[in-house]
Formats: sequence, structure tokens, C-alpha cells
Amino acid sequence: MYTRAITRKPGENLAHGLSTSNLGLPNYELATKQHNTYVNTLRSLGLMVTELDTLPDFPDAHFVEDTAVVTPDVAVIANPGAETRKGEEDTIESVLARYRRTIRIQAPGTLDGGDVLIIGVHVFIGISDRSNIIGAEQLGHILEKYNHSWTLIQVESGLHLKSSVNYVGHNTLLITEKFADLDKLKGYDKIVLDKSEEYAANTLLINDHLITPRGFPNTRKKLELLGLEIIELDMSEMQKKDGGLTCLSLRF
Ligand code: CIR
Repeated sequence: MYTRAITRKPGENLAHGLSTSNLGLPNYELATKQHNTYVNTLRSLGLMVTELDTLPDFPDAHFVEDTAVVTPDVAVIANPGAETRKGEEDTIESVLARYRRTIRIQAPGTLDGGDVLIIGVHVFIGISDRSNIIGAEQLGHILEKYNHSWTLIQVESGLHLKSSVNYVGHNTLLITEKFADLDKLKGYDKIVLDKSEEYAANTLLINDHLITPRGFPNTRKKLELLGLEIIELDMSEMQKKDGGLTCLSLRF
């Protein structure tokens, strides 16, 4: 059960954030509206949300998930792989220190929280353009001291591991075709996304509710079979900057 979340308001500079999407520039007012709805949704599900202020020098800082990995015992402060995001993690450490012991990923290790998928006591850590093996192994070694096991997964496509794979309850992964046959994920049932709906891989499970991006009807139909309540949110402005539903919060 999650009881808390940390989010950060998008800044007026969000159009300067990193992107590979070719979907155009995000609109600040609409992004703020979508972000407010996201925060209110988490609150409606019973989470106490701490909403942090914008960081004017960091246009991607509202994708707060990338700055840390939080388990019931520890908060591991990430070391962002993108040059323009280095420093975001410093601002999150003091916030998480209120709730957990904090430990930092050390350079030359890099790690983005978007590459870390925790399912119960097992942690899948993506090796991507943002997270290197050194950072991933540091995380694994830290978390194994707190009774977690871990597996590395090469992220061959998409920005982060969780751009392509997420846990949706009932021992099931929502997953893109490219990742679906990975041996390392064979213990799970799979809902494989249509090629045209791969953005919806980034669906967020919060205490038996699934928050999924609006506009992906085939994925919705497949998710309905799980019997969980589904909430659809507009994510257009976040998608323009390669961000999804998990990216917008740290949950614990
Ligand atoms: C970036 O490229 O870092 C941001 N524009 C998007 C980060 C998305 N975060 C996530 O998937 N956890």
C-alpha cells in the first residue's frame, strides 16, 4: 500500500526539457492543468502528496521519479544520466530524508529512477542511455542489504525500462512486444501492447487502481480484464517530453 507521494510542479520552462518524441512543444497552462489533475487523483486514492516547487534551472524536474528509488526501508538518491538533469537529485534528498535513510548512487555510476521497476521484493534495473551498469549494480547491492533481489535488463528501445514495462497487479506485466519474450521476465503473465499504443505501457498501479493515459482504447480493454478500477488521465503535454504517469511522482 502506498501512503505518500512526492511530485513537483512543471515549470514555465518545460518546453526546454529533453525530448525524442517529435510531438511538438508542450503548453505550460495545459501541462499545469494535467499535472493538477494527476496530483488530485493521487490524493483521491488516499495518498498524502507533497508537491514541490518548480526548479527554474531544470525543465525536466517535474519528472521527479527519476531522482530516487524508494523502498519501505531506504531511499536511494539517483545520479541522473542526462547532463541537463544532474543536480535535480540534490533537491530531493532532504525531502526524502524526512521519511527514510538516504544513500546516494555515486559517479561514475548513473541511474534514473525510470529504469527501476520494483515488484514486491524483486527489482528489475534497466541499463539504458541514462542508467549505466555501475549505477545499476550499486543500486542492486544497496537494495540486497534490505532483502531485495535484483536483475539487470538491457533497455534496447524507449527512454527507460518503465517506458516499456510496468507491473499492473495480479502477477501481470503491461509490456511492449520488444520486451515480452525476455527470459528474465518469464515468471509473469503479460498484457502485450498494440504497436500503436506503446505509450500506454507507462500505466501506474496505485493501491488496486490503475491510472492509464487517455486515448489508448485497446490497452484499456485489455486492462479491464484485470478487474481493477481504471482511471484515465490526459497526458498529452507530458508525452511531448517523453514523460509518463510513473515519471510524475515518487510513491512509497
Ligand atoms: C527526460 O528525457 O529525462 C525527460 N524529458 C522525460 C523523463 C521521463 N521520466 C521517466 O520516464 N521516468
